[in-house]
Amino acid sequence: MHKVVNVGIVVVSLVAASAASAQDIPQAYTYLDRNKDGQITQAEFTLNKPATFKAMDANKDGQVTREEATANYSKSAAPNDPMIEKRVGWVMKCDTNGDGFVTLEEWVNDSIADFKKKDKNADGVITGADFS
Ligand SMILES: [Ca+2]
Ligand SMILES: [Ca+2]
Ligand SMILES: [Ca+2]
Repeated sequence: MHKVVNVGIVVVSLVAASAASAQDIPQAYTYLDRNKDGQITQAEFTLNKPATFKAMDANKDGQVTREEATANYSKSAAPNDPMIEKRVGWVMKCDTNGDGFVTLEEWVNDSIADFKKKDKNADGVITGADFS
């Protein structure tokens, strides 16, 4: 008797999960939805940017160099991991004025541009609708 009841609960929760997923933010982005209201605001999207910048700016001069970015990403990767060079490339493409340094402003602006690109329907928030 108990077994039958348990199977019923599992089926109901599976159906509920698949019904909700069509409107939900993809799993890979849900960590950005800090207050779990189902939408990501620009403030939520860029919230951790000053912290990630500070972590890279080893000499604390307010600018991140290619060397600093490389050192930062080398900490959490195997030597010669191609991901290091790839991530450093993502950082250095934020250097919009081409002076060889990425400032916090350039770092945050890049994130805002990325936010606007992901907000496909341009309503100012990222929701499941932007991925359909
Ligand atoms: Ca620096
Ligand atoms: Ca720059
Ligand atoms: Ca949107």
